Amino acid sequence: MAKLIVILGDQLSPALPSLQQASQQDLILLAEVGSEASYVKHHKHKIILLFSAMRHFARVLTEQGYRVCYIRYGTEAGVNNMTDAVRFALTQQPALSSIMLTQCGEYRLQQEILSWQQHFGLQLTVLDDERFICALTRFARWAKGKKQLRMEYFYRDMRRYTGLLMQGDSPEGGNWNYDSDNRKAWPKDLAPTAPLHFSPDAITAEVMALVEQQFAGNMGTTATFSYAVTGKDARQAFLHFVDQQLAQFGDYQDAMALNQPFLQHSICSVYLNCGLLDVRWMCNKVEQAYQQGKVPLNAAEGFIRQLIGWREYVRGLYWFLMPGYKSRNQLNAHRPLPAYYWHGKTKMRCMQQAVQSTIEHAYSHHIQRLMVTGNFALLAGLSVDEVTDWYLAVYADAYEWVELPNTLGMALYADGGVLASKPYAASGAYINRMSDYCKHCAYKVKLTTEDDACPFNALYWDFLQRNQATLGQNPRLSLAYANWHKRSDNDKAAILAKAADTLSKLEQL
Ligand code: DLZ
Ligand code: SF4
Repeated sequence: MAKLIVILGDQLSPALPSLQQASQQDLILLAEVGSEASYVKHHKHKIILLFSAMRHFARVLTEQGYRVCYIRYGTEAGVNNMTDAVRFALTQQPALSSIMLTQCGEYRLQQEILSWQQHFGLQLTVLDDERFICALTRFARWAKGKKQLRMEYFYRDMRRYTGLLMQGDSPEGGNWNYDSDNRKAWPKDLAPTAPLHFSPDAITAEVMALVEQQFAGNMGTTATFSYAVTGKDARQAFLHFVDQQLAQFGDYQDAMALNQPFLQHSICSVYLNCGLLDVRWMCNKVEQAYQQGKVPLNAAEGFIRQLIGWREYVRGLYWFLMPGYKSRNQLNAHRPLPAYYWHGKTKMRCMQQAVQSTIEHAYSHHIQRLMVTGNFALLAGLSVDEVTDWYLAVYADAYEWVELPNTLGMALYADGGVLASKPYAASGAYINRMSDYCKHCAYKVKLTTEDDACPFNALYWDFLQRNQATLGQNPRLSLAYANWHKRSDNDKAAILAKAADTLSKLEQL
């Protein structure tokens, strides 16, 4: 009996489990729909990437002889969400007797999908997303009963499970983790290698025009879109990274530099998270480069850790803890998001750089996300809901399964330490150590209470002081609290007054 196979915008992989089950009688549905395109105000590049990649993917399926129902944005009256799209597809081929899809990446949409069985009176089959290495049942087994769900132990399990960078039962090189070799600042005279850019073809050009017209008020400029939109181009982009950038990726993973949005980062999360790249293939390429002596161990291990460690871990955690996870707000952070998160006009050079890269590329790298925009939101107590929606909207690689744990848990500590053993709160000194931003800033990173003092400094102490009841006993913050407590009362009062003043004029910074 023929079935309807629904493929979502971030499921564009030939190896997708539901596609493996497709026969030529089945109908495959891909739909550009208003609800998915607007549940947050997505960056224009994210919408172009997905719509264009969906159109390219559908074209290949058609060429392979599959029946495809492709709904272009705004072309079918009454089709505004995925449920409408399924209803429409069922009218196109009446003999369809069941619906099949691979598990989606967001709880919100999963709830909608689970209603289809009753709604349409058809059998619904949701397959595990085997594009991830760690099945959700495996993660749940690992997590069950554990007091602390630390990534490092999960990661070691995944190394053993995959055999990546292993010598028998032992990790390659003797250590599991070379994180401490991933923290060099960017040298002044080093020029990063640019990631590959792709010129839009006719399909992408058509989508760019559509997005310009329909999403004019969203972040970004359509004209500068240059991401790959096919698996073939995405693989080329990744091989370019392995060949040209990976060797230095390890050393400079945490570095930031003025007007250098990419440094030696791969940018390939954008492709991996919508299905254009395959995680096992990527890891094998990186391991091979190491085995052939082309890249050092700290680079290969650092990269593989992001994929089989961190990425699989946050996905497992998301599904393990949803839906309750989304409403956590341990530090009671409710302050409105300042407008410069959207337009980037601020005198704080670090924030301006992180937001500028976000506006231009729907991308900023992990330290900008964690230690600049994330850290500022943490210190200033910005609304967890507004901040998480912002990250979900503005990054081309963001879907809730990956965005929520990284933002709510890692950056904002709103889960009270499920994910991170301490808040990643830092003063301007950290940003100064890892970047050259402070040299190009209107504020002075060494000052705390003066008019031109770096806003991160007073906010950092204020953050510790105002959250003392929750964080004061955390052993990983004991040094920070000891430093705060040994200050004189006058000093403390001046710092807290400066922080209060800063918070009262957040929009003007
Ligand atoms: C993010 C996104 C956007 C912008 N548009 C669509 C769309 O029109 N059709 C679609 O199938 N998927 C889209 N997506 C991706 C979905 O939101 C994504 O599949 C879910 O959030 C689950 O991760
Ligand atoms: Fe950012 Fe402060 Fe450095 Fe300016 S001085 S770039 S605000 S950390």
